[in-house]
Amino acid sequence: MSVRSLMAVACGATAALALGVFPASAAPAAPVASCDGALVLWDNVSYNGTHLCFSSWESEGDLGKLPALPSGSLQDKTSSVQNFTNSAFCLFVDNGYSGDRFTIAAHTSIVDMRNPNPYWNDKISSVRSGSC
Ligand SMILES: [Ca+2]
Repeated sequence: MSVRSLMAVACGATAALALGVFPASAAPAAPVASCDGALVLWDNVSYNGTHLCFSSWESEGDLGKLPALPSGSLQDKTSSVQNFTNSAFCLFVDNGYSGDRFTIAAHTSIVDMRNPNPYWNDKISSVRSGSC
């Protein structure tokens, strides 16, 4: 994060900050057994709670249509992400692969979508394989 972005947060700007300040990523921890080699979206931070798995070739334009037990869909709920695939994925704030977006590289993870910018938490609504 740049110093300029930090200053903008302190000044109280909100949505406009989202662009250019993306969630911090790192190498992923061990995969959930059923999500080996997949992209995993988690409802809670630290890879907990309801989750969905996507193979490297999969995309979903409306996360609200995909059931994720036990607590319904993951529309606007993702708080951590693991990418065990060999492909980058693009995560979008709106359905239909639109709105603000960022790329999660192959073999990286995001333990907390609130860090460093809370804007991205509980926002992801569509997912497409490949870089943004
Ligand atoms: Ca969440």
